[in-house]
Amino acid sequence: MRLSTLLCSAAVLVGEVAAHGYVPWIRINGQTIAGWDVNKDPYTTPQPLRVVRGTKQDSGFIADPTSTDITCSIGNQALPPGPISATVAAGGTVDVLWNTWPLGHYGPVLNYMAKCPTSDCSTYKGDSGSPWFKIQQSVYANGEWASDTLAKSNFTYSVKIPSNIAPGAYLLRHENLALHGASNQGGAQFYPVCIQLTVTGGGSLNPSGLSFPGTYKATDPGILFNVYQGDAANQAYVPPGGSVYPGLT
Ligand SMILES: *[C@@H]1O[C@H](CO)[C@@H](O)[C@H](O)[C@H]1NC(C)=O
Ligand SMILES: [Cu+2]
Repeated sequence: MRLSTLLCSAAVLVGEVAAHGYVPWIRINGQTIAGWDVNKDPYTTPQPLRVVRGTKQDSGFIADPTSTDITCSIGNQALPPGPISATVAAGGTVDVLWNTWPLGHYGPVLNYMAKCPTSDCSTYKGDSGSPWFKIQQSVYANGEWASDTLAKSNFTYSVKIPSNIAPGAYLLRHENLALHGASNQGGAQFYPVCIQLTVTGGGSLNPSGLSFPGTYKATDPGILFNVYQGDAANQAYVPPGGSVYPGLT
């Protein structure tokens, strides 16, 4: 994508790879499940059904946190998601397998869920009301941003599904937020991915409260942030979207 290439040139100058990632696989209980391969799936006829929602035919970023792209990915609102989901037990783990992720796209990894109003998420956009709740976030630890930790972990990030949410159909919104250019307003880069899940077992908790778009503002202290101020400032970083929803186990 030309725009991403241009805006990522700062990263190239400091010796980083200007390739973004996408999520061609997830893994649950050791089983690898196809995600969305931006280089193959859009060109395959018939278009394959995937548990990871399709994105427009690139792996570029979203710069405007108030755009409708912020819900699930670039162009997501226009693409028909398939009636398919990956089953995971409440309390279980979904490994998100990115194809790649550049070192130096410093930032947190944020994870949200939204319960779909029917037993099948395929027609649910999740872009109105406040269905989302934060389940897990990784920020900055031991002098390293979570994005770099992900990149060094074979591009894999493990999301624990809360054990006490109600069973049913959910969207898992997994997001890399790259802040390497975020000291200027509009410089943060959002890379959300939505995964269609069927959660089994669980409890009776039905959390909600966050909106995409809605929750994020370009001027949030976790979005307009200079990652080059040093360790103490990075440790004090407060990610957007608030804390993990209270009471999740
Ligand atoms: C890294 O991830 C890829 C893709 O998921 C996988 O094929 C490979 O086995 C993984 N390598 C290691 C060392 O885990
Ligand atoms: Cu980039």
